[in-house]
Amino acid sequence: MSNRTLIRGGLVVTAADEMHADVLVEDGRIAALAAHNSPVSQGWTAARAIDATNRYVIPGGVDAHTHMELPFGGTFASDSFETGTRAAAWGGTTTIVDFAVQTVGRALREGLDAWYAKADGNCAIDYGFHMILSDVNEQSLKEMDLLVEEGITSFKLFMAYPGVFYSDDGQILRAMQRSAVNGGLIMMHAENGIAIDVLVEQALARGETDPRYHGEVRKVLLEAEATHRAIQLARVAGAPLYVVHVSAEEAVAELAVARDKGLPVFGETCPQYLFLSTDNLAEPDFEGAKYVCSTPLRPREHQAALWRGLRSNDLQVVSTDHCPFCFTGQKELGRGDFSKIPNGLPGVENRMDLLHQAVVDGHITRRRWIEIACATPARMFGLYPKKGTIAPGADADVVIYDPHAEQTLSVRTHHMNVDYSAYEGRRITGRVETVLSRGEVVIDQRTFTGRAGHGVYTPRSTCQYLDH
Ligand code: DUC
Ligand code: ZN
Ligand code: ZN
Repeated sequence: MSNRTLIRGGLVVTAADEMHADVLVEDGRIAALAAHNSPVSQGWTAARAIDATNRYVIPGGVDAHTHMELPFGGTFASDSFETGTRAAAWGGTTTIVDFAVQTVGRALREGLDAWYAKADGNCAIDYGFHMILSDVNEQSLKEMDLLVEEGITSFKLFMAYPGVFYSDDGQILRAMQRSAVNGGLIMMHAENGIAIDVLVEQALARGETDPRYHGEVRKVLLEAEATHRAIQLARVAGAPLYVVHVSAEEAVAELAVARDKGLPVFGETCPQYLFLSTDNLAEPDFEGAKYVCSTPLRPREHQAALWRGLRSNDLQVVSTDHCPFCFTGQKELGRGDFSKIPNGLPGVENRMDLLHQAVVDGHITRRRWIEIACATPARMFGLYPKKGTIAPGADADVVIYDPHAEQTLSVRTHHMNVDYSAYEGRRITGRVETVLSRGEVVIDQRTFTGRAGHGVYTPRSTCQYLDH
């Protein structure tokens, strides 16, 4: 009884169903669901009752792509695990999967341990890790197997950023071959970084230094080409593939061709590609730097293809690639040279709201909202049904969402540790009201009641879309 919470009268929305149901939470898990005011739920007693009348009751969001404290371009992403996970909770996200980074010449173990230490005791919500492979060699290939056993079941490779995170095709093939055996999932940053670096050099030599040239040199064709190449390498290796932050229509088309062949190829896009465009990159007075990320924002015509891909399931996941850098002192490192602007956008707090707005605008259905933001990322990265749904036995990660509240996104009201909002002034219908993380109320009617250290490391099984 003392560990019980009853959520009454809301519309429970999962990827599979919508029902007016009461939800009983006990000892941090969902204990039962029953029709609202049914004899069953009327018999339930609980220490705490939450009235969810006229609200949605949805699974906590699963953001499978964040970069808290990422070292990049001579600086660090401005959200720590503490500030970033608190902001996530404010936005209705109760699990993140962040990226531990291998340093070139060093063991995966060393990088992973450093990321465990950064997160340990600091997170407001639960978290897992992927591993960035910056140096594929005999040693790191062997270590991949150990990491999969340990619950780090996915590995990001970069076809971009030569000299930093970059892997060549031979390294990519070897890592894929290994993942085909050990059950890991390769996550690909698909942009032809070698060609991009040539275009960067040529643009700078012409005096094209403004942020908008970041978008021009990182061409759609070079995303599409890398996506195609990654798919073919995965086929050769007999490995599944997950392409991160897909931004271009032509890259979606490559994924669609592969999926039509029945290949285990998956795609993620991010809110910035759905809601922002090269118009933002072209904002005057260096303001465009706020929108520099890679893959880059595209002309707005690409947005329709991304929405279509999300509806047709050629794209399966929306994550944020949350990687914030302050305008003052961080984005400004690239004044006079766009290639020195640290790449990344804030967004971990905004994803659930922006995607709800997409429901309001008719791009996706309510259940698809939950599917792409909660259920599928949980399944893709081995967290389901503990995370990503509301069902008996699942962790009680639950959001009470007011679908009628109006809000305006702004740096003045957000909780991310960054000095601008990429969505400043955008009106949103819908707002997070109350958030439970493993049964603990961490946001209570828009007051933060959580704490650093409540969130725990969550090991993951392998991708649940694959037969093993
Ligand atoms: N893209 C970004 O925008 N930031 C961090 C790394 C990346 O691939
Ligand atoms: Zn990337
Ligand atoms: Zn990323």
